[in-house]
Amino acid sequence: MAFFRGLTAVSRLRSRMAQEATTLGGVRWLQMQTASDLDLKSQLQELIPEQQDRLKKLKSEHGKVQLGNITVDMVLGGMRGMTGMLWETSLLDPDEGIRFRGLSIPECQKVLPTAVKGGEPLPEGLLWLLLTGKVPTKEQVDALSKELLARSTVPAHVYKAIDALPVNAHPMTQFTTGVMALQVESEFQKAYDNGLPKSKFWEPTYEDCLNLIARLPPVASYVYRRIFKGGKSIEADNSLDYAANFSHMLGFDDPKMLELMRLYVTIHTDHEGGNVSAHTGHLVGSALSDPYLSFAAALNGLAGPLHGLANQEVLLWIKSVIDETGSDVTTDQLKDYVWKTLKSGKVVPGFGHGVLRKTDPRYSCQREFALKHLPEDPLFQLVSKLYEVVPLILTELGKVKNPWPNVDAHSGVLLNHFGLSEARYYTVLFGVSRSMGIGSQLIWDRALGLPLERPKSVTMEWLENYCKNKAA
Ligand code: NMX
Ligand code: MLT
Repeated sequence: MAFFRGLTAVSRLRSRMAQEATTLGGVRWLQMQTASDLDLKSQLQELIPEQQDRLKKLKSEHGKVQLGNITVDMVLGGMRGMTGMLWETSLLDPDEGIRFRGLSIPECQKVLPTAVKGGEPLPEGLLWLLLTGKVPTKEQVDALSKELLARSTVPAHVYKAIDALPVNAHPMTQFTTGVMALQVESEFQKAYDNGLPKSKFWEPTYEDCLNLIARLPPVASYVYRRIFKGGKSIEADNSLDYAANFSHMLGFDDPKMLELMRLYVTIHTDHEGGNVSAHTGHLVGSALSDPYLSFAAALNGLAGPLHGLANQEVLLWIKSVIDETGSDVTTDQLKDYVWKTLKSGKVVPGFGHGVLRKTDPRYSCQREFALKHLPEDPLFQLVSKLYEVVPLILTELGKVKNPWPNVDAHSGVLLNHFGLSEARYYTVLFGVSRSMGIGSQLIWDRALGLPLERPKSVTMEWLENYCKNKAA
């Protein structure tokens, strides 16, 4: 780390961000940085006071402005449509999908640095963007790759903690156990115990988040190799970027799989703040629980079948279709199978969303990847057929607000194509990526001094009385 801290002073002197706000596709767009600003933490040091002032102004000038009316339906309906938290790193539009700091996925694919000419974005670039709101240069991304690598050593007790679990424990249980074991090294917890003032909370949070993000690929690949490959681990390759190295440690070195992993990690990072994992991470973090504790809590939410576990469910469901009908499944057979799933009281995994009302752009970019790299893959063709069949049926069902596919409908068949066929593992990959979004926002939560999250709850009796009094 000394190397990067040394760079801070130099880059501070040399750096002057290009302050121009430009527009791209009608969106107010971002600042680019000069190649000399290689240290991410020094960028944040410069940005934080500006953003603190901005928040203060927002509060003092507009604190009493109403954002909408809360209805009884919203209280009873999982707070859907209720604006209730600040989340700086990304924003979700129901029709258009996610924008990371104002940039859509296709825009990110255009402007973020890549490992391969014309290839997929490097997730380190997205991490930089999430944290700073600025598109990094390739040099900055390379420096961040090196920084993450330098932080990636996992203490031996973490592997022992995982080894204490039965090998058939769910991969998410093993992964989260690893994250909890990493918590022993929390710099935030130590600094807090030593009386660090609130104005400096973001600094050890930054250290924890970067360490956590850096250490997740070795922990996650250890879990994979332990469960599915007889415990034979693979050493990191220090010449590779974050996602490629992760793929390598899992045991997959096909250059197309490395590209897939770069795309996969990039698109799963963040989906604004209200989704179960992000919201949980933010909520737990608001108690000043350190980033490891917050992220482990988030992972436990991600492990639910209506959230991140849906990627496992999709591949298992697709394989169950083939088991029942054979690989040459006809459209009618597919329709029957979807109806059978629905009539048995189950959801069709990979379809629907709490906010989105159109096809998830994360689905669309994975489809683009498949069309480019594996158009003949039979499971990809089945996924394409499902796109024609499922939305019509879900619409016919009458109650589903969004019949279109989400991110999880597509990811499994891509991984499966390159040999990562163990569906039970898929949510761990989602978790590794999500650390970048949740971690980035946690740093900003501490930098902006956001308070303990504590919404008001009420009983049914309270609601009944309230409505009676209103009607009177
Ligand atoms: N299959 C069957 N029924 C569905 C589906 C689906 N794919 N999606 C929604 N419904 C039902 C839902 O269960 C509810 O039924 P009921 O009133 O009987 O409880 C009704 O339609 C209305 O739900 P919505 O308001 O459309 O959706 P909601 O916001 O409550 O839930 C999901 C969103 C994502 C939980 C829901 O669409 C779902 O269960 N999808 C399948 C699981 C999935 O793919 N999850 C992954 C989401 C993305 N991620 O990675 O987290
Ligand atoms: C996510 O990526 O978190 C999911 O799409 C769920 C959500 O946004 O609610």
